[in-house]
Amino acid sequence: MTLATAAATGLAALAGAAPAQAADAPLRDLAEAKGVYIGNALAAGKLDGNARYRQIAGQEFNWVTAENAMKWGVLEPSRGNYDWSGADRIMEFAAANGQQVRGHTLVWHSQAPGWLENGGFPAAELRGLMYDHIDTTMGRYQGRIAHWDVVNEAFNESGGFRDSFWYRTLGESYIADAFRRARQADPSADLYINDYNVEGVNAKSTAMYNLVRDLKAQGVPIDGVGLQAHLITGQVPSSLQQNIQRFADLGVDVAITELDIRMNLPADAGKLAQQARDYRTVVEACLAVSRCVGVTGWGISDADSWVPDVFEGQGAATMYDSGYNPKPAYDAVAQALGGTGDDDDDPPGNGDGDGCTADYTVASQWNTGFTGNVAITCSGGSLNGWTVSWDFPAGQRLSQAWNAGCTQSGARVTCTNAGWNGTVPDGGSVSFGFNAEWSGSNPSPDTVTVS
Ligand code: 9MR
Repeated sequence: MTLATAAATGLAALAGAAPAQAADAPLRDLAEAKGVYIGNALAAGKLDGNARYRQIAGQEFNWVTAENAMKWGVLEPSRGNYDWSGADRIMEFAAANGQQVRGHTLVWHSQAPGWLENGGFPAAELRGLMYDHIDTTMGRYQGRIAHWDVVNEAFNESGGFRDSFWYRTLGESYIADAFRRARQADPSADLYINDYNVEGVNAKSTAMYNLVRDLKAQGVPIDGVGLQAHLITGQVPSSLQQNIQRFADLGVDVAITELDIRMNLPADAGKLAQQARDYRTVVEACLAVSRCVGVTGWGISDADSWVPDVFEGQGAATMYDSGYNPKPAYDAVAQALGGTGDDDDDPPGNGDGDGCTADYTVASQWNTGFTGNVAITCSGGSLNGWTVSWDFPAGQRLSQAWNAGCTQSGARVTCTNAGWNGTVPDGGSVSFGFNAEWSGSNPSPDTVTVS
């Protein structure tokens, strides 16, 4: 009788690699080692209600942006009445987790309070209101917000200035005035202009480029350009790196400030793989330009993303699925940042097979046949539905299986769970058995994968 055991963890074997590599450090540690930051947008309300959200936000990211809590309409819904609760909560969380903050955003046409946007203020008064808002908001957090988006979304798609209430009342001078005021209000903050659809070289990004060049020439204090990067799977602009580089060459920093990469729902393995490549492309483009300082995602998980609310039938745009499990995009970002992309350090319960092994044994053997047993054991991981596969090394032929559905194609045997044993909790195990025929010899497979 031959008794043999073969085991391998899921990801390493799936990739055709040798034994599983050590689990990666959190993204924030990988990013720091590469000299960039990795951030995400936080919703103040979710920090207290969702432990997994809070855990990911704190462990994986070293910068945070308030997704909404620092917008004018949230801070000052009625004139003179500020509500700092959400913004303060974000600041407190960042401090508790050793994170830097991107302030978002001071002067924007959207999410402005109605009293401001529709107040019909003459130019001098509107400019004064803008100055007061900059002074009050930057002043409150002086020295504690590393980057501020001073002006947000100032351009239209064809490269003209956006026809906003700011532009209509004040003309383009509101931009330079906002930056000058912001420098006074908090000299320690880096001051950014931020926009979307400016990731590749196009009419809009060129308009932004020309403005930044002119502002620099006039001595207006501007330190950085934010490329929001609300992108579409399979459509990362090919000129992304070139565009980052041309801004950097103006003498400003560049940041990817709101990265998400949406797809048509439902997601499937092919789309998620493409999305992973796209995330990787974006991070690599940033790493390739020394003045690109970091990448911020827009929403922790697909459940937190703004995308499905705005783009019907689209979503799945972030690095975590709506159950807060890391997606292939997460692994791709880890790899781009120098990690292995092996997320063995995922918390228990995420069901992706990391931390689970399959042990193959020959339980009994007779002249032409044998009974095999495969035990799946999870420790530091879990499974919600599983597939175990191996190659018979010496022409063995499967004849029957129990507690799993097994098929053989060539040497390859693939077994999936039965209806009752798909779930393997952290610390748990399940097993299934099979009969097979052999002749000559009956060696056990070198590698048995579980995923
Ligand atoms: O993600 C934000 C969403 O929750 C808000 O409803 C929306 C309101 O305009 O703003 C979203 O964030 C935007 C960001 O502030 C600026 N760039 C575009 C982002 C997505 O719309």
